[in-house]
Amino acid sequence: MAAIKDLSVGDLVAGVRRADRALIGRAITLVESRNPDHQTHAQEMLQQLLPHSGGAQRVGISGVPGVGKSTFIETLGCMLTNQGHKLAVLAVDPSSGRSGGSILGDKTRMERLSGDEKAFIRPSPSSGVLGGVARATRETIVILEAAGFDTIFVETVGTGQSETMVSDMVDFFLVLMLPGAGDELQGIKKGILELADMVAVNKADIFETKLKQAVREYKSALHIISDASPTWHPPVVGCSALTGEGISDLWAKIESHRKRMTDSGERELRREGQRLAWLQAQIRDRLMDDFYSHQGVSALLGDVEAAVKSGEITVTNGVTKLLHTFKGLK
Ligand SMILES: Nc1nc2c(ncn2[C@@H]2O[C@H](COP(=O)(O)OP(=O)(O)O)[C@@H](O)[C@H]2O)c(=O)[nH]1
Ligand SMILES: [Mg+2]
Repeated sequence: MAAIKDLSVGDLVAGVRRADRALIGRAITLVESRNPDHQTHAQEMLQQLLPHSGGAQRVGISGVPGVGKSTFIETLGCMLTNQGHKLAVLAVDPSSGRSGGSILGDKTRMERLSGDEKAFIRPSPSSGVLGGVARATRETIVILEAAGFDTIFVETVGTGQSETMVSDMVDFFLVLMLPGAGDELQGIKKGILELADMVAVNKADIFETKLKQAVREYKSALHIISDASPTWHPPVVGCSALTGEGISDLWAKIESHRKRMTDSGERELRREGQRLAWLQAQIRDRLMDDFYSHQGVSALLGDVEAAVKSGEITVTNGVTKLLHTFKGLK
């Protein structure tokens, strides 16, 4: 980490703006750092990059392990860079350390893309705290957009919580599913359908008949969920990440979503809503941190908890006591 601060904010900003890969990497490492000094530095840098951000199509890609996310990103990603797009791929995996990060292990499935100079792949930040991963990922998007990447994929694995978090930072949320998942429509999968702007049933090459049935089932499931947008009903498509079947049609749909949302003004509205929600979440997080790390509060907390637990004082009186201490009132 010592090397992080050898570079001035000006050097970093200039490096990112000329899309210097090494400096983009340094800039991302800086926003991922939890060191308060680094964070101050990072915020100065981000403030200067901010006017140059916002230009990319941000696409979240989710689905259970094994559904074919990495293969899909390789196939679609290479198609896009061949068309001249500049693509960045990020991962959100709160459970992963940097070295064990899924996306790194997956680089074997993204071999062509990893070596593609128009693509930039970054594994999930290793912070175990979901909020920290979210912050770093959003700030990394700012860096990458300022560096000129026009398409950003954010891959999410695992928990429903990280899926909600990613859907909150993208323009389009794609859910990959496997065929033959009739009963899987229950539970967790149903929640994720509510976030989906499109469902793609993958592995069409090996599940021909089951695939049609799955497409029908997901269509009817989406039918009873009310649409998040008045101008878009999430389509369900079949595809094969392995053979490439259906992939360019799928991308055409994402492009048409972008156009429709831009024309209707919903794209900017969605982004505004996301920024506001993020502000509110950060206020909550920071206040909680300040509160619990406050010396007077920590000295008093045990006593107040005990008194509330035993029913000796009301919860409201306990809270008032703690907040008075926090605010320095008597
Ligand atoms: N037959 C077939 N296999 C696929 C397809 N997409 C992915 N796979 C295979 O499914 C396995 C898991 O894929 P991977 O991309 O690692 O899934 P991830 O865990 O979601 O990233 C690998 O063996 C892939 O080769 C597909 O469209 N058709
Ligand atoms: Mg993968």
